[in-house]
Amino acid sequence: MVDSKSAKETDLTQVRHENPRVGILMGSASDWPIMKAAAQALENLEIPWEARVISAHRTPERLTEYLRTAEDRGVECLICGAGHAAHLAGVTAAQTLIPVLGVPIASSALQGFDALLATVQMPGGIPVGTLAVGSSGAKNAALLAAAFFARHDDQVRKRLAEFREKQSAAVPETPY
Ligand code: RP5
Repeated sequence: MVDSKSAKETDLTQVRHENPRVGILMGSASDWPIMKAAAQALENLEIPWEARVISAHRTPERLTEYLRTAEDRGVECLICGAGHAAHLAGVTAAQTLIPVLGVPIASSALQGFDALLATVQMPGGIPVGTLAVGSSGAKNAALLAAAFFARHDDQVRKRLAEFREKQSAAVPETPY
């Protein structure tokens, strides 16, 4: 069942999927409160995912090691969230053919404007699909991944359509 408002909260810390289709990477464990919006949206759509703390700056070897096996393990999309000089999405995209979606996080004194520019301003040749700053961006990254999967996965398409219908139905016609 798909919940349009993520009201169906799962204890995401207990979720382990054997064959994740989406990898959610984040520069710090402190990004999880934002990035869990991506995990929850994927969980609601029954798309298997995994989450890792991988910093482009602090743990560069961990990123290379993760990407060494990701494609062979069936990961079809990577969602990368980071704050400050947010190079995680770009450096990830540089090392894999798996599509990368970037989520800038407002964890610095510049409230995410720095992360937004660092994530979105990729040089031509290495694309990162950048979403909005914060949890809306994390949620939308998951929904965007689902929309791509839905082109060749009828089950995901059905669940995504249900999500949209429920989301529309939840919007009141009057404000009071
Ligand atoms: C970035 O620095 C991370 O993505 C996080 O948003 C921010 C702060 O990290 P911590 O100092 O909380 O680990 O690299």
